[in-house]
Amino acid sequence: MTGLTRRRLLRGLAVAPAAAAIGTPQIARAAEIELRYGNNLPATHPLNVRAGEAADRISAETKGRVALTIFPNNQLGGDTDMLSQVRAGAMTFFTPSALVIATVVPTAAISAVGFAFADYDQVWQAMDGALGAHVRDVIAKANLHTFEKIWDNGFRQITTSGAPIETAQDMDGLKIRVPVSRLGISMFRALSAAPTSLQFSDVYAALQTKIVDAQENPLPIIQVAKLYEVQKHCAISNHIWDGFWFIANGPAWNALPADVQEIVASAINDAGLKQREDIKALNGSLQAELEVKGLAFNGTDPDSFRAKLRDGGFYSEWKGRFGDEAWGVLEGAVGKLA
Ligand code: X2X
Repeated sequence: MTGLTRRRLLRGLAVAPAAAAIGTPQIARAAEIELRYGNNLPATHPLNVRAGEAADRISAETKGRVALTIFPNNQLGGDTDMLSQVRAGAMTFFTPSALVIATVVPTAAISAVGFAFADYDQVWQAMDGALGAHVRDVIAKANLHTFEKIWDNGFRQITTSGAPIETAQDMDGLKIRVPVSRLGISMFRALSAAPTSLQFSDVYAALQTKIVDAQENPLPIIQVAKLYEVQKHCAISNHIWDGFWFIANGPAWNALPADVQEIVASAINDAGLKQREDIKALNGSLQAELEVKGLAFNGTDPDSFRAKLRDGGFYSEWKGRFGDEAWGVLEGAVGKLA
């Protein structure tokens, strides 16, 4: 690509109302290359804290040539809008959950199959290994570049404003919000719940106004998005492990000089590894904090959930949808599922 074409492309990326964003605006104004990163989580979530550190490192290592400006908390729109913006190049980076990017790249939902992963060791081995590589290859075909290290969302837990959820039977008719995700809807229907897809930007209000009675998210999100204010019970269900793929608009990424690509990729991947540690630590401490805020916790009977999904044909249906190749890579990491 010629320097001129590259400059034009890069100029197209640079429109940043710096006041609304995290980072170093005085450098952002002077920078030659502006990279815009939007996400759906509050600024206090480890994803934004570590991305902020990556932005500082990128600025330092490029001597101010490159500014990564972060727009947290759906400032640039909800998940569906941000996914469109990163595909169109209006945003350089986005971190959609595996569930959400699957609206564009269906195979990406494979890591979010219910009760697939036993623990974090298995998660990182799979996602830093063959399963993650398989998904990144498929995402690349949609003209999106994916950084190597997936960031952690966490194991998802079910919160309710009504009765606690202890076994799969308690899911019957539950009005629960799920992300904009075909897999999420399918899984909760197989559990006899009544799921509704909503973007994360709409979740707090939907719970507050009782449009839905329940939602499911990892503890760090329940904490930073203050969902405990509008929910009473939290069932430790660990029903889905969810990660955030750090993706870039493909042409914009390819237009960056090689030295910049290297600095950015290394800062983002390193920050992702630290972010995984943050989430792990929070998993250990958050239950006690959330209890103080009034959220009541209970364990669940995971076998009752697995059995209901299996007997309802959930695994065989999704094996068919993902196809034998992707399903084989998943089972290679976690063992037989169906
Ligand atoms: O929308 C959600 O629930 C969240 C924040 O976990 C995702 O991005 C999938």
